[in-house]
Amino acid sequence: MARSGQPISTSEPAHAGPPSAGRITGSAATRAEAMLGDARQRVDARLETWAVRLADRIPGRNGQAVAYALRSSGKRVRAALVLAAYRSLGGKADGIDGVAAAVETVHAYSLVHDDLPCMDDDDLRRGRATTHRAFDVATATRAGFLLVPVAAEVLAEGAGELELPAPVLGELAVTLFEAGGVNGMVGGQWLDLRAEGRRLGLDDLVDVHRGKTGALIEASCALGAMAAGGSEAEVRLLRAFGADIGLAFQIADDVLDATATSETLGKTAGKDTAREKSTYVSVLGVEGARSEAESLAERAVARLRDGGIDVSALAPLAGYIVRRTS
Ligand code: GRG
Repeated sequence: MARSGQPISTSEPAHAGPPSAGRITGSAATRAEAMLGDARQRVDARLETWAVRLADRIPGRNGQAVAYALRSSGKRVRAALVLAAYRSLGGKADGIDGVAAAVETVHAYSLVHDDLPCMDDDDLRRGRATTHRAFDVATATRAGFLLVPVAAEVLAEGAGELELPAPVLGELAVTLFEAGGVNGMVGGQWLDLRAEGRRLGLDDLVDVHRGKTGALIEASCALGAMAAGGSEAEVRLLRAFGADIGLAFQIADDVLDATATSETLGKTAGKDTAREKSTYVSVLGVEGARSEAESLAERAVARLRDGGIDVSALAPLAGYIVRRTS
């Protein structure tokens, strides 16, 4: 476990000297918000284009439900991480927006399925009706599955714009869909559902969180690095950063579920207790969970900095991830 208890330094410029121990500063928070806003604008525009295409391609309510799922805009943390990882290695082309949109497509279909009555059974997501409440369970289930290959198309479009060679597109696809598979998101979700009503220790919780949420965040960082043509060592460093902040993200989610309101979250708060789920909060308490998330983020940024990676964009995002309020 990361347990230094030192708050993360997220405000330093690229290639700065030793990490400061200060909490996230106003300017780092502002920078993170600006990056998320930029990512949201870029990715929402891409996904709107896809929503129009798919509503045309897929007949009737299935096409409408697919478009509905793609048109709900979240915080776009995963997209911002793709862009920041890409830029941290000098990437400059706009085609990266397509790679970011592909990750958000995987995230979007996972949310559609996560909200279904057979899983989290929720009515509210991103401040509006979940897809199965806006349509019906069968249509939402189909919409989720229909979006799986769409994510591959969105990825291929972005990689095409970036003029990446076919083998690199292949590696990007494997990275994204492995993260979405049995050793990542799907497997983590399965462990999570199986654990309801049971008491998990921290080791088991780490497995759930790394799979369910962390794997896609880890892949976001790896994809940005790979699309930028990063070396094996650079991709490994970005991947390790993503793995740590991915776990930290879900720990922060546990804290928010216990402390925030449904209105602020745009989804139902307090569900973990209601469903008797083991979380970092049930094991470590709110403050213990917060401190664990801070330590992970601090470690993640320090490792990048030690490896000579430009953290000017990634460090503020790491700070945002552990201190966000929604
Ligand atoms: C469709 C093949 C297939 C599988 C789905 C349901 C499932 C398998 C996985 C669910 C994984 C899941 C929902 C993890 C939770 C991740 C999480 C913390 C979601 C909230 O992310 P935010 O806060 O949400 O980034 P926004 O709305 O801001 O994007």
